[in-house]
Amino acid sequence: MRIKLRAAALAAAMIGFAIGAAPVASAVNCSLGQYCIHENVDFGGSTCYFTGDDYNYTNDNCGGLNADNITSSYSNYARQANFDDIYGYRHVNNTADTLWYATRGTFRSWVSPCNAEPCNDQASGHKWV
Ligand SMILES: [Ca+2]
Ligand SMILES: [Ca+2]
Repeated sequence: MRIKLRAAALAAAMIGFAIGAAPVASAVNCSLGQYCIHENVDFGGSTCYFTGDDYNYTNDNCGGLNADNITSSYSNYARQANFDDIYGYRHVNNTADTLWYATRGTFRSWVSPCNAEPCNDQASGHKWV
């Protein structure tokens, strides 16, 4: 009986955690397994959804808006995996200038401060690491 009660308490705690954690993710326009860049602060405006590397945002369409140089907030909603962190880059096809390193579960409602200012409306690519 004691063991069953503990199991029930553990299950309740886990459910509580899941419910408690859900609003964070559901508050942003991004799905599990994706890295998302958002046009506006607080995950607003047009959003681009990525599951793989992309070194050139100039050929990506985010709800009618070109993805290049629009990022004001971002979400790394990756599943746990070997490559679930993100390097965000300032330039197209160029990994020399890293704007940010975003570990899995990073939801930044505003990109600044970053690795090197300015960071708003600068991102042009990213890589999973
Ligand atoms: Ca923007
Ligand atoms: Ca750029």
